[in-house]
Amino acid sequence: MRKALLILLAAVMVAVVALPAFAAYKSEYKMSVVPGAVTAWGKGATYFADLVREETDGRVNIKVYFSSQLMAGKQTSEFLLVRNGVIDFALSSTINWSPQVKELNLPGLPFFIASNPDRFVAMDAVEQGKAGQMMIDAIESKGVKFLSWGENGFRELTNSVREVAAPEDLDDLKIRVVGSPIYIDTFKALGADPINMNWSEATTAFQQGVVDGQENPMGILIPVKIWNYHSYLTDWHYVIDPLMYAANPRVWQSFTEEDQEIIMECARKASRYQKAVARIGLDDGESYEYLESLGMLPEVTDPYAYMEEQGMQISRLDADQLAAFEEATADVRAKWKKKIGEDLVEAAEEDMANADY
Ligand code: X2X
Repeated sequence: MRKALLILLAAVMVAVVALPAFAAYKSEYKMSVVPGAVTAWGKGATYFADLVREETDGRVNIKVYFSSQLMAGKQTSEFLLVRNGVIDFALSSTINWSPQVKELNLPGLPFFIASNPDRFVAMDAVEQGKAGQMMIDAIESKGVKFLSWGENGFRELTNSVREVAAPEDLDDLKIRVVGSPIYIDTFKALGADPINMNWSEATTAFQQGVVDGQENPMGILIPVKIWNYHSYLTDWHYVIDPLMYAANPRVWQSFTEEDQEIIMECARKASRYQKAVARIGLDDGESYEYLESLGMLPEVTDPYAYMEEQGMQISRLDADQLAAFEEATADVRAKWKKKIGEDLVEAAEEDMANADY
């Protein structure tokens, strides 16, 4: 009897010791993306998943779930689902995580980052600078592992009613925004009627005319063929929406150190590719050159010209017109500077001032 017990005990111990080796890696990791596969955002997630599978010789097999499938459409609950492990990996937007991580409202401050001489250089300087580190610390202290930055892009306004070139033109227009309070404040300050809505329902709402307009970057607007719903675009770059490659921390800890290093390197490469897809035709040509060198140029390489060909009327705002919008949203910046943290906003100002324009 005693011998049998000892054998049993030994067997249990062997099983316990051996368990992590079996249980450590899942056969599939779920990666979440809010919009569809063909957006700049979706392409960046696929690129990352493919690279990780290849570089880890299939040990880390990531499947990407597009169109907010892993959160039943509710994009502002994504952070909680990554934190609690329902989602293993994500390529996520700062807007969608800002309800849980208040620091991520920084790029949503209206006419803040975009008001710099080169808005892309300014964004990179914030991400690589002190402010970027503060945002990363905030994400990690709330329980999610940050891997690297990506970019949804600077968000442009479209609508079906009239040209918008001054704040008054927005009067009473129903504008769809994400369920993030800073956006409600901004559009109210501009005299519009903002309406919260998940992206999963937005295109149907555009089609049915439930809303008059919306705001999103080129990497989303072109794949959804926004010209089918809206004829007017205001080129105001009022906020930017960075993306973040991220992981659940327990999943991250379950990887060997070697695999962690490989995945980090894949995230860095994917960032470079994904940002180039989001910026093509909008920067000084750097993104075009990079994608061409990879042999991965997208179909549309000049988003504004392409939209005009589809019949959209584009309002390019001059400095005075932009100043009117900036002035109309001054109170929003003041209110949200306090909520985001004055030290973080000031760190971003410093990072941008020190950038190499
Ligand atoms: O919902 C949006 O507007 C989108 C797709 O850009 C985000 O998820 C922030």
